Amino acid sequence: MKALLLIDIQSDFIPGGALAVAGGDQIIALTNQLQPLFELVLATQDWHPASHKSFASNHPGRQPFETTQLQGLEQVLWPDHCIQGSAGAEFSPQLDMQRVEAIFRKGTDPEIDSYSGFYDNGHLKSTGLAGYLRERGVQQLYLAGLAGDYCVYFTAKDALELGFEVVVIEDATRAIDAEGFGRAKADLLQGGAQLVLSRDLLQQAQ
Ligand code: VGL
Ligand code: ZN
Repeated sequence: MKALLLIDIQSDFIPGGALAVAGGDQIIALTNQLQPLFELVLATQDWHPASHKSFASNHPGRQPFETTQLQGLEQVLWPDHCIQGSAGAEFSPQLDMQRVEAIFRKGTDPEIDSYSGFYDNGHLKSTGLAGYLRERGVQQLYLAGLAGDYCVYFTAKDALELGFEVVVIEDATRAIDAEGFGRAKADLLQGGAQLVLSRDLLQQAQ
């Protein structure tokens, strides 16, 4: 069985938000259109405490998009975003959420960032997503959302490692950095992921 996982389609990642991904708004109608092709639709939600160490604001003298070390890992310092309970952390109001059966929140530990929907960046703690997918009998995981070079990429990488078939819907994602996304796509293809376009899925379904 196949599932669609909507990654971090939250107001802060949409133009006008605190960590806007260019064109992020352009994937929403498309992801709404894709949902009926799937028996199971899930979502992830970036969900940080205000004290999160991935925020430049929590490192005096540091600016957003500089890098530092966190838990021994290279860490990009982000603008404050997706703070628990804030408007920016909400799913985009244009995103259809009524068919989403479960939401996996991530980034809740202030000491470590969490790009993947499965684990934090140090693979120290699981969100339970892998177990959920297995219990629901999901073998093929289709990915859409934001950002292509961060949370979509790291979710796809973990999914491959966990043994799921991974299909990234390329036009249903947008990246923070085009070059980084190019490298991410090459790495995913090498790892056995498929990249598809939404029109191919929509055509197949007719
Ligand atoms: C993301 C940077 C920081 C993402 C989340 O959803 O891709 N990127 N937090
Ligand atoms: Zn984040």
